[in-house]
Amino acid sequence: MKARSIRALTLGFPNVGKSALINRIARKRVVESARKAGVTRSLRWIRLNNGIDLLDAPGIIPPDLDNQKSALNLAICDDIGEAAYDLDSVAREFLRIILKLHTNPVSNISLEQISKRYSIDFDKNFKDPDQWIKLASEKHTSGNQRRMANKLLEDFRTQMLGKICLEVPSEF
Ligand SMILES: Nc1nc2c(ncn2[C@@H]2O[C@H](COP(=O)(O)OP(=O)(O)OP(=O)(O)O)[C@@H](O)[C@H]2O)c(=O)[nH]1
Ligand SMILES: [Mg+2]
Repeated sequence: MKARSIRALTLGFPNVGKSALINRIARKRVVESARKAGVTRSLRWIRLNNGIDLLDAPGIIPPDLDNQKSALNLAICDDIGEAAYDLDSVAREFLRIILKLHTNPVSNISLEQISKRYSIDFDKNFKDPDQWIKLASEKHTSGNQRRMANKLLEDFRTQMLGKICLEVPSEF
């Protein structure tokens, strides 16, 4: 009897690199992979030539993700489809997080670097996220606050604001 193929699947949060791993193992682009959540939309078996079948699966989020802090961090990191959250509020919450965590060196947040990037000094009364987004949008997105919110999050996601940690161990 012929040996059956070994079957394995990738399973995990959206946008963490499941499809990219399959492409790497297959050594060619056999499944779609891109830097946004929800790229893989259905199950897809990939047959490798060495007796292994791999199943690419859509990202999953626990249905009982009632911890809003985790949900917020996932949205900031682009690990939740954009349709599921309000971009403007998430960007404002992101600002609140950096303003809170920047004093902790573990977070690796440089307010100076961020202030320089957008030419807005956090120390000069721009500690209110609404005010910050408003001013930043006037400087960078022709007053369009939604586009500014998107820009801020994209800059974080592409590490233009540095390698920031959104969570720090509690003992620090
Ligand atoms: N830096 C880095 N980026 C990676 C790595 N693996 C994947 N990526 C990137 O992460 C992004 C998401 O990869 P995908 O393979 O589409 O992620 P996924 O888990 O299949 O996402 P869904 O299909 O939405 O569930 C892509 O831009 C990849 O290039 C890695 O090891 N390091
Ligand atoms: Mg995928």
